[in-house]
Amino acid sequence: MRLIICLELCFVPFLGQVFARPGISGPAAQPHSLDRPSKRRDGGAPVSGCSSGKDVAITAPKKNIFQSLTDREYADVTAYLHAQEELNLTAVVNSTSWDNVIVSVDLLQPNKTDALTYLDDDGSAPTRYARATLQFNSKLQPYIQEYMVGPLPIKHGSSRYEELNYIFTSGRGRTNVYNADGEAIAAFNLEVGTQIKDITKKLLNGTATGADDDSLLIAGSDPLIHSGGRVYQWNEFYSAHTGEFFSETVLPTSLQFKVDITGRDPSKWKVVGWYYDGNYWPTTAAFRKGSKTLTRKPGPNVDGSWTSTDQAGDKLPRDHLYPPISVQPDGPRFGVDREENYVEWMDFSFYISNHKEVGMQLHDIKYKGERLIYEFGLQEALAHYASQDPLHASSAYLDTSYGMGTSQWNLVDGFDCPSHATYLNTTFYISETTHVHPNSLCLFEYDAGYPIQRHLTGTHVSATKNIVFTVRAVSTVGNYDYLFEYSFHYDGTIAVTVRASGYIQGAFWSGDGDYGFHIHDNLSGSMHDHVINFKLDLDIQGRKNSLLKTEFVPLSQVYPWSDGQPINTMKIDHSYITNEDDGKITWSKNGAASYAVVNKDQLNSFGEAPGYRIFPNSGSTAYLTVQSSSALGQSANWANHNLYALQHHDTEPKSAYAFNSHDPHNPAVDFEDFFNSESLDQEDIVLYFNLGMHHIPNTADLPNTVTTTAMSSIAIAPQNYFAGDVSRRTIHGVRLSYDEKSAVIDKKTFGTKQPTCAYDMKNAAPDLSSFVGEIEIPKFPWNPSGSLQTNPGG
Ligand SMILES: *[C@@H]1O[C@H](CO)[C@@H](O)[C@H](O)[C@H]1NC(C)=O
Ligand SMILES: *[C@@H]1O[C@H](CO)[C@@H](O)[C@H](O)[C@H]1NC(C)=O
Ligand SMILES: *[C@@H]1O[C@H](CO)[C@@H](O)[C@H](O)[C@H]1NC(C)=O
Ligand SMILES: *[C@@H]1O[C@H](CO)[C@@H](O)[C@H](O)[C@H]1NC(C)=O
Ligand SMILES: *[C@@H]1O[C@H](CO)[C@@H](O)[C@H](O)[C@H]1NC(C)=O
Ligand SMILES: *[C@@H]1O[C@H](CO)[C@@H](O)[C@H](O)[C@H]1NC(C)=O
Ligand SMILES: [Cu+2]
Repeated sequence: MRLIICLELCFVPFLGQVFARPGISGPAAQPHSLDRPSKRRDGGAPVSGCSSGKDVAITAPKKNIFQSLTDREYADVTAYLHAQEELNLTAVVNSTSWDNVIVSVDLLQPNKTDALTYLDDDGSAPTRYARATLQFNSKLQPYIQEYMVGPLPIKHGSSRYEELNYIFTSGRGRTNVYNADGEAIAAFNLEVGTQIKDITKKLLNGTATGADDDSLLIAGSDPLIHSGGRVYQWNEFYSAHTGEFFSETVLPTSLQFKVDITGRDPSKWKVVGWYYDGNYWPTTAAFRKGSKTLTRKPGPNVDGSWTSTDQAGDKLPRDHLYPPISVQPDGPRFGVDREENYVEWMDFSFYISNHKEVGMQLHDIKYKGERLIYEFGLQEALAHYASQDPLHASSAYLDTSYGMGTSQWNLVDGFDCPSHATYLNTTFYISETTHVHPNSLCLFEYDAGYPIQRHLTGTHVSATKNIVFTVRAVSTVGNYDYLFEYSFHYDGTIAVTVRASGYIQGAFWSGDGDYGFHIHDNLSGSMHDHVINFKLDLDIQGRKNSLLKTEFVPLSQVYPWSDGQPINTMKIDHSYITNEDDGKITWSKNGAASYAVVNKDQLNSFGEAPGYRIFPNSGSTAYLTVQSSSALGQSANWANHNLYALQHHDTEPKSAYAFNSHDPHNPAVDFEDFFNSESLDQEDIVLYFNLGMHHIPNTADLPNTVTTTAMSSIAIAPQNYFAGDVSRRTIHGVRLSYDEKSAVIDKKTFGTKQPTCAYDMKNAAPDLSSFVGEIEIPKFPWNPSGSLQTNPGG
């Protein structure tokens, strides 16, 4: 879905210096007021006693040691790297595709032992290091090399930089790059488009030549194809959108060509194949000839009102009435330390960090001061296509390479999140500039609309409100939007959910239903698997934990009381997964087996091991259907099962690496290498799991995929962890008692104070005036008092 669509030059997506967000118009340019309050209601007059919705400001007990660098640190690290002559860096603004550049700078996450010494034992904060990703383009074989820079703050004399290799299974944080000359590749493709413009005119009623009046554009497959020592890319012609909607990914034309882009000399690149509507020709000459005798000339997909996301069709009955909304009469019931990105809701507390590649991550999640989770966050998001056409057959996007964090944009108040939500800014470093994305995380409570508990007896009924606390971010990567959220529940359950929306990436319909439904004139929905990997480092009463499996199994058993007759029944099989060899787990048939991280050394008063169990929270939590994917090589071996259990190592901090897709057969991080028969018996266990969907877009995916169907969720819930159900602690329950005549004789409300303030509905109106794209602050050369610039997001 991340076809990189651009009219003139098609830049390669991975590189910091030419990062192009495909197919996004961005919010319209308009004068932005930078000094507006982050929430309009803050400035509004309080209304008749109802809360005006100010934040509850709290102070984090400790510094957030997981957050990325400060402005000053970014600037210092950038300047320090530029001062190292042997790196031979060029400022990004002045760079060409033959210059060495800084791709990104982020925090190198502290080692867990160091972090815990600080968090638990009043030790000093771990020494901070930056992780710098440099791309060496001045060499014939360009490559990315990761560096560790520090300690921070940079001090000349004591700070150093060295290759960062210890977190990579290949032994080296180095990845060859085969598309450093992205601009030249785009120019080459337009040259091809120019050579055959007579044919595209005839077949597709348009041209892609780089001219202003082009009505076609060219986009290429990702990852590149590595075969027999050569590098190839399939490219497809797309109709340009004609209306206001960037709908290119549903306007494929079927016409595709394969380019051999091996090496850095464009004069040696060549077209080595053509594809159109099921036909294949090995040379341009053969295509030219063959195009004259085609039996089918279906024409291109053509834009129209069908790609518009505006209201369309008969209005719904009674839809002119404003729908229900949620209000927060007493203001937020959670606290936020905006400086430290620290949050407290009920007895949960946690830190948030945001990173360019993986976006929002949660750290040190505690309940009543006791750590449940050390780390919880996205690792990678894969969208793997299949098709009879070569471009879609070789498309398998690893989306962190496009920046799941840098694509977390401003949320639409009242639509992406309830209008009473609290918003946080996120900040990313791209191309030697920090980019502030205002209001790109939202935090809010919401009434689930059904009780978390209820029971009716002959004399009374009891019920408890189900209030859920959610942290949400939305990443728009090209044509697709991922909605990520973590939600916290009164009973101690935590869920992570991904929903998808936006335009699908359709393929041309050439009559083959094996790879998708026929969903528009010449459009196939193009089947694909979404597999979205998360790391979950649970720590149950300490780091040393075990993985308990409990499974429902059928049983035929003679009992002492069964007169020697076998009773057909079932029982629980208890077992421990004690070794990484058994740590690749597929959810069992019929959901019979359940897995929990428990602590065998801290048995509860009944002799049971306390823990948290992990389970699918939605119908779909797919892993990758494709086995040994030709497109992915060894770059995404975390995608092959539902759940993985491993022993924690500081040298294995992440299952995935954003730049694996540059060289999929030689990845810097191969998840398979994490498995080396280590014990999972009272060790520091780390889980990785996949959310996912098998997506066959159908007519209901037009114009956009809807979140009701494109969603996946996994939850963890306490298992013998607390002495009882901790949701009993909320006062927002009721017990109504009635007599034999059914008259209510008693109402217990446990101290709930019903709000009686008048609520001004104006306060619930979405704040749509403050939407901004991003704010850019150059870091090299750095001028702290320099003026802010807004970027309309384009
Ligand atoms: C870019 O190049 C110009 C001209 O050589 C130079 O004046 C400027 O300082 C350079 N910018 C940076 C950030 O190095
Ligand atoms: C340094 O980079 C420039 C391009 O920016 C290149 O021309 C030059 O050869 C490089 N120098 C060395 C010593 O590699
Ligand atoms: C983490 O520990 C490794 C040794 O296992 C060490 O080489 C590395 O420098 C440490 N990283 C940080 C950020 O302190
Ligand atoms: C061909 O494209 C032009 C605009 O470029 C459009 O006006 C015309 O209707 C198209 N013809 C067909 C047959 O679709
Ligand atoms: C968030 O960004 C806005 C600009 O839209 C700015 O006014 C505000 O101060 C920022 N908030 C924080 C906590 O940085
Ligand atoms: C393909 O689209 C053209 C219009 O561009 C239409 O005439 C033709 O019927 C379509 N073919 C199919 C199979 O839908
Ligand atoms: Cu999809």
